[in-house]
Amino acid sequence: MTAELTSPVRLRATDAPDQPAPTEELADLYRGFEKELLVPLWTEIGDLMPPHPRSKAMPHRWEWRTLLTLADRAGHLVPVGRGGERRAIALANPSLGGKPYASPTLWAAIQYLMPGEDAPEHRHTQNAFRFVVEGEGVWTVVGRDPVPMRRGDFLPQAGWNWHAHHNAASRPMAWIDGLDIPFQYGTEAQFFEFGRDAISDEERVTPERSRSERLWGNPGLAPVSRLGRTPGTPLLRYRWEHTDRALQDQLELEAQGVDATLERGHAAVRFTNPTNGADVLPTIRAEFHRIARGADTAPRRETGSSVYQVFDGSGRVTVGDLSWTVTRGDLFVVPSWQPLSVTSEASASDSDSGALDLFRFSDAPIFEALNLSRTETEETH
Ligand code: GTQ
Ligand code: FE2
Repeated sequence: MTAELTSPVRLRATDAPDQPAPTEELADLYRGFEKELLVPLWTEIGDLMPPHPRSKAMPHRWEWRTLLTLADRAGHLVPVGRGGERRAIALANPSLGGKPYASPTLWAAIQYLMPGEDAPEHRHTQNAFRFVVEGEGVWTVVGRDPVPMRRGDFLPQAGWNWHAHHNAASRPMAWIDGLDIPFQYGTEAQFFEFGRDAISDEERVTPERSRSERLWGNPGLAPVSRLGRTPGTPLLRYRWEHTDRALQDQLELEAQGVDATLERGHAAVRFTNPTNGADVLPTIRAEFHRIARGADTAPRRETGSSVYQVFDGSGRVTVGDLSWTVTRGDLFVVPSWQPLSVTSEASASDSDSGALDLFRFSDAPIFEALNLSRTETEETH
């Protein structure tokens, strides 16, 4: 029903019924709209108000080995310091125009620090976390509290906290960062400040437990004098030993059949704020999933986007029309409303259990807060 106009005004395809025949008068009307910076709804509605989400992002997988090789080359060639701030290399979704966005809301990057290097202190309104798939030796210093980072640890850091990173080890270290940079870019409400150029000697000491863990890391116990004071989670490190045990316990309880609410062969935990049980960050949800050897998950789609990193094991991941085999460290993005299913396929090089361990983060808190959250599961079993 697109009008063939001889005028410079190009009427876009429209599904609107009963469109008038193209006449010079009609062309003049559209020229009038354009000149006065007006756009009629009837030419735009299909794209503006689609029947279901159509993400501009694509499903995509990045291989950890490739990321690590390039990050190591950057470590040898590009210094880290004030101005550039971080040696962080972002995953750019192939259909988001080369922007450093894994999805329309989420930033995901590999960050790399050489032995002895410091990333300078700064703070920003963007919410952030670190997740460690391999290595140790870096301390992230958040609000002057040095927090050790080790394999499997999850380290959230709500917006506007001062933070710096320091590699105290004799080897380079890589980890992933997740931030709400693309979302905040859209809000046009970001702030950023430089902090001290160097952290103090006291912050270079490397206690086994950070102050935040001593205050907030004892299960079910909160310091009375500090309750109700922090915007995101005050716990700065969620240790692998706790996450691992929670997942193992869930799988065992499910296998024993003593808890019917647990999903078959699929343990899942969410990282939560110990003060209120909410998500760790105002805009970012983080979870850990363990899929038992040989188990799979039913296709499921949700509004909002997620990024996953394989922590251990191997498997096959299908997102919409695309499918990949994945192994330790690999990252993949699941755009809004694209169905995801996962199969755990142990390979010879995998650990004994043969389970597929997946770290996941998403923008779910934004969608839940705005009543835009929807989920659909296809029952195939
Ligand atoms: O480590 O402070 O990947 O500010 C992007 C922005 C990491 C960080 C990123 C950041 C940081
Ligand atoms: Fe930062």
